[in-house]
Amino acid sequence: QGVIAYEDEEGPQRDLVFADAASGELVARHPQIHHARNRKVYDAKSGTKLPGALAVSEGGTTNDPVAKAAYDFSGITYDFFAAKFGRDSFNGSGATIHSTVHYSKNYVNAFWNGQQMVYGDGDGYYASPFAQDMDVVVHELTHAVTQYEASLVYQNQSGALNEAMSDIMAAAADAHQNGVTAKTWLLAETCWTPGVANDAMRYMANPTKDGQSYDYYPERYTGKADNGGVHINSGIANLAFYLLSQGGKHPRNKTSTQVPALGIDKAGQIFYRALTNYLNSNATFQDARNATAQAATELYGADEVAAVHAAWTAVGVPG
Ligand code: ASN
Ligand code: ZN
Repeated sequence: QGVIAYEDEEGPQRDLVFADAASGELVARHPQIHHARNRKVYDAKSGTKLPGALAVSEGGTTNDPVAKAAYDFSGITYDFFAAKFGRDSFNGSGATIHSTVHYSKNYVNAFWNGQQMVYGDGDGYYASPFAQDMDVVVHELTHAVTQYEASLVYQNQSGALNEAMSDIMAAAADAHQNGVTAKTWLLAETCWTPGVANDAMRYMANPTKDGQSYDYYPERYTGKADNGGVHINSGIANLAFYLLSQGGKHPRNKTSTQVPALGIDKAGQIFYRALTNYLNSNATFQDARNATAQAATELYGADEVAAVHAAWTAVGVPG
């Protein structure tokens, strides 16, 4: 991976160059494709009809702080995927990013519905408006990326991996924007329980802290709730990603494998490449271990591959 400079009929150009995994051939990507950012934000006005009334589109302004946040954070998300992975919007080819804010009344959730993002305003107790939390926006838009890539089925282990990819990219985008801090590993801390300081919806460095998530594969949830535990078992992969980034041991097992720290940039490249090149729609945690190891082999070297294996071993996923 690198940059080549050359000249064509339009003047001097710089392209990002990647080695294609399968063929080994160098593939160039025009930086120009990174300028296809196109956003539209709608207002459901406390109803549930989608998309609602147009509130702001690309290049425009709005006085609504929630619509503005949906607009700004979807732009930051677009820029993150373009800068880190050369990706042009969620479909890889410049799709318009549609978001609806003020969905329903006291609605404590946000979602990607297969075509657009939808944000509730929360109830003021469990949550404030979801669009004003950057983690939420990156999480939901990453569901769109996943839909166009691995298409991970939203149940059981593949669903937990789908959920984890959304949390992982939220952390990576947070780090890209703000540098790595303790808050990088908290999810939706900005909108979650506005009356409670320093808590979060999920904790990547210590997933069980939310009272719901699991963090160790042999203990994984196998019941039917939550589509087979998609927001419960996601903690297993979230913790693997945290350990791969920051290093260390399993937070509840001081005799676990020690994972070397690769930093969030390398860990993010490895997980993104696994998502886009190797995971298939029914992937399991073991498949994720193999996919990330394969990605690390291509992107880096033996030390990074060993770190990937150590991270999955620490969370109990067998090789
Ligand atoms: N906020 C949730 C999520 O994106 C909505 C859902 O359960 N699909 O995971
Ligand atoms: Zn999700």
